[in-house]
Amino acid sequence: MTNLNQTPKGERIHIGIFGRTNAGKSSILNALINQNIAIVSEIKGTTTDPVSKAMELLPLGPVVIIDTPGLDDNSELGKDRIKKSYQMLAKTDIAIIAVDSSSGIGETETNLIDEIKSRSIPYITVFNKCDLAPVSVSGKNEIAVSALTGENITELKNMIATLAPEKEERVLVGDLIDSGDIIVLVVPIDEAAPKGRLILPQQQTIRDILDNGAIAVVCKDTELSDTLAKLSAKPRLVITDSQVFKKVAEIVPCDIPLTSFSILFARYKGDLQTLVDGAKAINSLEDGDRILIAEGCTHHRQCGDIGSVKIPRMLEKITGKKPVYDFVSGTEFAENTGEYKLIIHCGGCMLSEREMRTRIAATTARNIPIVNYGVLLACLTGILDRSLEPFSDITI
Ligand SMILES: Nc1nc2c(ncn2[C@@H]2O[C@H](COP(=O)(O)OP(=O)(O)OP(=O)(O)O)[C@@H](O)[C@H]2O)c(=O)[nH]1
Ligand SMILES: [Mg+2]
Repeated sequence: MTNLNQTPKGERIHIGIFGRTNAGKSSILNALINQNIAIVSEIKGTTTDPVSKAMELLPLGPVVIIDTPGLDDNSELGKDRIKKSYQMLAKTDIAIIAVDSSSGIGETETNLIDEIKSRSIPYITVFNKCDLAPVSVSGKNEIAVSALTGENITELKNMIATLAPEKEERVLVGDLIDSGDIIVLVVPIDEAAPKGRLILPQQQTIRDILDNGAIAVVCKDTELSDTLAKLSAKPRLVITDSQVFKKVAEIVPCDIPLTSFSILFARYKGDLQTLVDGAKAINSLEDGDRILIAEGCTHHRQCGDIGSVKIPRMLEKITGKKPVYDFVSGTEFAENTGEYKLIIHCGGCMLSEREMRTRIAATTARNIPIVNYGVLLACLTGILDRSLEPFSDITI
């Protein structure tokens, strides 16, 4: 559950720890966070599932550290575990390759490094248990540590910080507004709204408006006319929940740019133009075409039945066609290699930007159009044109 006071998981740098069984991956996690949260034992295959821990890792800042099962477990169950570990690479911004100093680099590590390199993930080779076997490290991103005695753990943290990806200038609304502008946010409060708080995209938008020195005015759709009438200056932009877009579009005069939170986040997380292009696939939809519907989370907290019920129903109503659907959630996405007419992905609010972009890029590489819930719903409800007006670089 995302705590309001914490950096959202999707915004944290993810550090994945990979390596053979017993290399000391769980011990390294514990040493980095200075707590015994991961179970450590001399029995190979102690960690059976990836474990993520969100924490503040100085000097870097808010991170998620992922401990993974060993990559040399040849049992039947072990193969599944290895698959799960490799899946964690999709979430990984910085990889730690844990090597037992007495065994050194072998085939497992070489294969892992090849995969990590092919994904352009920065990595550190950590020779653990240096208290048992002395090692001389030569490469730039190599270090000898002891998770047991704590030797060189601070140095490892510093090394991790130097590998942190440059924070890409990601813009939510900053490029659309100037300081002093009034931005009106329309947030309907219905039974779908969580009790007593705003959802993450709304919070993040308000924060970005404040960071840009602009003024956020938040109201429900039922108070929008009144709000606009009471403002002494024309708002620079209106951002609405897409559920009430049509109603809002009737209220907001045409000379005031209007968009939705979903569209803003489609641009922020991924590649808006690709998603807009993907939506065009519905124009040539035929009966029996296969469509993959993918959810980032394994539990549908905020998405409800949008993917399983609402989207198929609307799609069929608008196109008059009856496609066939496959559904995947969580990490199943990476394994799915089916042929599809279109992939419809959720907004990815719980996925990091890297993971969302990786998913979009992997899909376009397979020549399959991809669209997300927000852009598709905007298209199906006929509001895409207006909600894209504020973005001069996007073509429909
Ligand atoms: N001497 C020494 N022992 C260590 C060190 N790090 C881990 N160990 C021991 O090595 C064994 C394996 O450690 P784990 O942290 O469970 O290894 P793992 O890589 O998570 O293993 P799996 O979960 O089975 O894949 C345990 O008995 C640890 O106490 C170290 O730096 N020095
Ligand atoms: Mg372990």
